[in-house]
Amino acid sequence: MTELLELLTVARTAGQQAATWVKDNRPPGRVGIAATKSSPTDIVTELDRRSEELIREIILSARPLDGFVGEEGQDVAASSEVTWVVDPIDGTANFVYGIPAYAVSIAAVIDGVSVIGYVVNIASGEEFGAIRGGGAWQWLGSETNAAREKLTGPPATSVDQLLVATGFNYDANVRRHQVTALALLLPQIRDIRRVGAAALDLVAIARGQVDAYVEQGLKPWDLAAGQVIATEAGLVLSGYDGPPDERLVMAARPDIAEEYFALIRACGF
Ligand code: LIP
Repeated sequence: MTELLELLTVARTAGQQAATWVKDNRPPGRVGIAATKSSPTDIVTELDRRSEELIREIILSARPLDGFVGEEGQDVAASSEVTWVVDPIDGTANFVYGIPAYAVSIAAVIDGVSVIGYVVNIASGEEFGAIRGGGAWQWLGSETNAAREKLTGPPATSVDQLLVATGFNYDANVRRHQVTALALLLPQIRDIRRVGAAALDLVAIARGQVDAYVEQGLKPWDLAAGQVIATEAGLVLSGYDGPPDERLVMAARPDIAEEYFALIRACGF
């Protein structure tokens, strides 16, 4: 059985180096856009591409038989039980505009399940990790043996008092659907927050900075690391009628999960 702590150490090493490189090489002002992908607003920069190359080099040097799936492509098939799922800069629009909420997100996946997750906010340097069955935490320093603060999710609250993190898809038709559903949800909760990076949204609920989460259209690399961090912080994650997926990701405390999930479905997400 693969040693999960070893996987997390590899993820943190690669994530720290990529985050440092991106931060050191981000030019002042707006970052130039290298290309668009699924839509005119789905952007990628040369730094996204280089960050992913760097992460792939570090991880596969340490674990050459593993698979690799990254947002920017050039995937590698696995010859071991482990596949790495990586977003080299999650929150690319924030990165381009200089809004300090963009992250490196790295997960190791075995049999379709994230067994470790690592997320670092590139702008702030804040690092978060989780081991499946071993909890979730924030490191309080960048050194290997830095102290760690356990993440335990938000305090109890009623559904009508929820502060809900969400995001909007790059596809205009999906966006229209999301806004229609949001118009029904918003009057029934405290408020929403739209930070612009799914990995940081899932870290935020793990930290208790928001009470719940909902988003449609997430790709595996947006979700993989944040999913295990939020789960290990005690949150319940769900899809519309099964595991979280591109169709829908919802997250909430166990005591209100079913009520909140029913509200999301009733609003038409
Ligand atoms: C982003 C997600 C975010 C979503 C954005 C975008 P990217 O990923 O993390 O939650 O709302 O539309 O998809 O493209 O910045 O890596």
